[in-house]
Amino acid sequence: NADAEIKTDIITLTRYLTEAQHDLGSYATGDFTLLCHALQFSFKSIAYYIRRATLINLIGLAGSANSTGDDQKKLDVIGNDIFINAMRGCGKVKVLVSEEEDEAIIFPGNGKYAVVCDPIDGSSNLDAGVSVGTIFGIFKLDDGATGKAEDVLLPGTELVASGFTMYGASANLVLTMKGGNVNGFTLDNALGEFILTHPDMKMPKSRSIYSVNEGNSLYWTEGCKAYFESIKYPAEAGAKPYSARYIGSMVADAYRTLCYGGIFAYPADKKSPKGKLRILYECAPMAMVMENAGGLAITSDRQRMLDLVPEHIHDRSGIFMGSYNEVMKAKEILDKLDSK
Ligand code: P6P
Repeated sequence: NADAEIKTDIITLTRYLTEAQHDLGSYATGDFTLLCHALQFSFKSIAYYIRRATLINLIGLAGSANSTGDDQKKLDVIGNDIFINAMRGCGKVKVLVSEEEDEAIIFPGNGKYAVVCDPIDGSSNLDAGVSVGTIFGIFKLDDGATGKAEDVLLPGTELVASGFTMYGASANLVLTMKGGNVNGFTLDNALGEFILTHPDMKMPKSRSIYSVNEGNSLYWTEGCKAYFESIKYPAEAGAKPYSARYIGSMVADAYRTLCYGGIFAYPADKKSPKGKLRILYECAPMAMVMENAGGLAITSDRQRMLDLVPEHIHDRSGIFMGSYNEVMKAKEILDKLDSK
């Protein structure tokens, strides 16, 4: 209504980082803030291309092929290039691991941070208009680090920050710092600013929503089968079955789980013995968000996801994450029926 109060005290991501730098003391130095500004720029750029992807890819709008007729780059290549250039450009990153790059990228200079990312997670869903996103994690390198892939073979507990963007109806950024809470920002396209819209996001401890690809149930372990049976056919008298919600894009399933609660799982199974999702730039960053929002994240053999150390930069893991009580319920049944 006309006299609705116009908010004039807007917290942008830039302002949040400045204030967080003050609160987070030691590692949130100016370098960290400049690195986050470069991250922010890459999210804005990727959001722009995603919004136009259909037009560019499907009707060859100007820019989809240059004068020499080069093929229009697939969006995940564009996203990857934007991300790499933004991380190189800020001068604060020494090591960059991307889902799109077989090897770690080592930048010249004396950047103090390592970044792990999946520039466009879920890109196979793009043509169907399903939300995709960027998942990222930031490590502070040890003083003696010389800049090599091994510098990021660390447990997720070492992450100083992590989060993801979901490019949906609007571009939503979820950001959490080590030992901090979870904050959600929405990109205001008119201002070109991420605005704090979801301060201190907390998941309910319980919520009867489960999110898993049931098309894999043929390959599930006995424990996994028993757990999902127990929430679909509850034994307790009068108990209602859980609702199934599976989008097939991790950032979208994670964002819904963060907003509503419930459990998301991509279990290791007979088809994918190590699971499908990557530890460094899918499971660990998401696990840190879930834990800082009051939830849990465990591997298929029920280890804390954030304690898992990858042997190689593209290693995978099974994952169960979401509301505290929901993950504990799954753990209880898996512990009983599956081996460690
Ligand atoms: P499936 C998308 O390809 C992705 O990497 C994640 O975003 C998503 O959670 C998962 O794979 C979906 O895998 O086997 O269910 O299609």
